[in-house]
Amino acid sequence: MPDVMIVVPTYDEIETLERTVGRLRQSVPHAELVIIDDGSPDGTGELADRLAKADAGTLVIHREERGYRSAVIEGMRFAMARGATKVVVTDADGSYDADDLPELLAVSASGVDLVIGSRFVEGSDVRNMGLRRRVLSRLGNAYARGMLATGVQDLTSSLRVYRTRVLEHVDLDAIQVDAYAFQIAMAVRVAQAGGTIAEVPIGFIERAVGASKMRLAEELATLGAVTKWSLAGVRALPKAPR
Ligand SMILES: Nc1nc2c(ncn2[C@@H]2O[C@H](COP(=O)(O)OP(=O)(O)OP(=O)(O)O)[C@@H](O)[C@H]2O)c(=O)[nH]1
Ligand SMILES: [Mg+2]
Repeated sequence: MPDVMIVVPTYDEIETLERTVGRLRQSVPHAELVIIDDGSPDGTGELADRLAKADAGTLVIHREERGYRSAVIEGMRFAMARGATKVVVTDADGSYDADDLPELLAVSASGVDLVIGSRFVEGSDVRNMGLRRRVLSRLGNAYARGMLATGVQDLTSSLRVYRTRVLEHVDLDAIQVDAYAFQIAMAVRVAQAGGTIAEVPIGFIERAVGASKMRLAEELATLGAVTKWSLAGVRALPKAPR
């Protein structure tokens, strides 16, 4: 039974999946890794099957439906069902550096419920991110931070370590948003569940190959969601006991 489960959602990542998985397995060999593929037309699912066949620590879930949020949630539930105490979520496109994971896991092991690999704290190293994205990401994060009363600098990073003990207290089915808004919603719900959050500086390289699936539409949807939540009184603070 693995203590750590790494969840890697994939959609059309044939060019980067093998390297990403290889680096993750090398960096944290005691963890199991599960690829959640949604029928990628480019053959990512078949590649995932080959990787799983060659390595007992690599698993695959093929899904009929499509969606980042539901893929990640399926991975979280799979991890919990297998008895993991920590769930790592990361991308397959090679933007995040597997070498940062041991540090994130060490912070998680010290008792932090959500450890965020942060691109925007002292010591992080962000490369190849265009000015537009950099500015939008920083502004969007500042807006969400102010509106939702959280001190987290990088609410939209998708490199994270969750402790399953906090996930058990989060109503995952109640989260309706996807992409960046999903990352923000998860941080808010962890805080509301009384969970602790810490950020660890990471290296980040904007994707060089493969197509982006999250762009302008998601950025706008995220601002809309944050505004709606804020007006509805949502805050990243523990819910007062009744
Ligand atoms: N299973 C599954 N995975 C997805 C889906 N959409 C995106 N992903 C994966 O989720 C991860 C993050 O998606 P990205 O496209 O890298 O999103 P991003 O990092 O915000 O944007 P770019 O790096 O610019 O593309 C990648 O591993 C994708 O393959 C989906 O619908 N289903
Ligand atoms: Mg990416």
